[in-house]
Amino acid sequence: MGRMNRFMRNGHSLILAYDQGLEHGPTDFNEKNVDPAYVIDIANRGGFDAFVCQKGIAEKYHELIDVPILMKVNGKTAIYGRDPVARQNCSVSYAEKLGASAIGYTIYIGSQFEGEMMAEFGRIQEEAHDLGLAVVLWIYPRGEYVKNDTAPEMIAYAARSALELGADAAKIKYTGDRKSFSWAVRAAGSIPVYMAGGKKTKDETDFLRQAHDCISAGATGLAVGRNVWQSEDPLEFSKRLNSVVIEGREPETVLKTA
Ligand code: FBP
Repeated sequence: MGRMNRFMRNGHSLILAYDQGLEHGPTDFNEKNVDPAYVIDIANRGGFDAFVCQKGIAEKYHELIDVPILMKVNGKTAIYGRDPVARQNCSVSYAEKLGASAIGYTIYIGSQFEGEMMAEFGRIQEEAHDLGLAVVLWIYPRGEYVKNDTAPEMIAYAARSALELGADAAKIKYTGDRKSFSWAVRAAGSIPVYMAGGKKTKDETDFLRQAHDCISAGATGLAVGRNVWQSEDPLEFSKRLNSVVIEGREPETVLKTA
């Protein structure tokens, strides 16, 4: 767990993700959050342990970012619909030069291109560790042979793969219930597990409950984007998320005292 310690408070951690402009396109954005400066401000003031972005945002908005940068060094658009592959688009040394404190990489297990991504990740992981940087693996089952990308056995497989491939933390999707998620956390061994946020829930309380379930299932934290920066009041919502994830409070109590 050593390399991830700097991103933790109380043994837990909250990471704000803002790489959706590439991954999904600007359809995720509104008038406010289309502006990187708006989301960076949430990362700075909302109690986040790291900010996820691609190299372009880190380069162009560097002076605004006050939290550690977890830089994604691969990515893809949502345009191509077949088995996914995301190739490296930034070197580890350039990420470090831009001030990255950790490296992020996505592998789609089950894709016909998983081998390419695993090989690329292997090299990136070694380069990052040589520079003392932690490596967080976004690990998502996806492709023609993956019938259900959040099936518990698939998510546990992803978590275990992250451990065996040498990641310092695994970012996985929620399985839908606490029991199966706790098995995925077990499968990840000693590496911290982060839940990926997903589409914004209609009711913010539902997301707080899901966050609470993940933490009680043994997850270290959340790496979340849309549920925070699409919120009507992102700073207030971040405060509540901090209470649940970092302080371990029950969502109901958090809401009552809000
Ligand atoms: P969200 O909380 O907005 O889902 O962000 C988490 C994340 O992992 C982002 O880092 C990434 O852009 C996105 O989800 C990828 O999601 P998917 O590949 O499932 O569309």
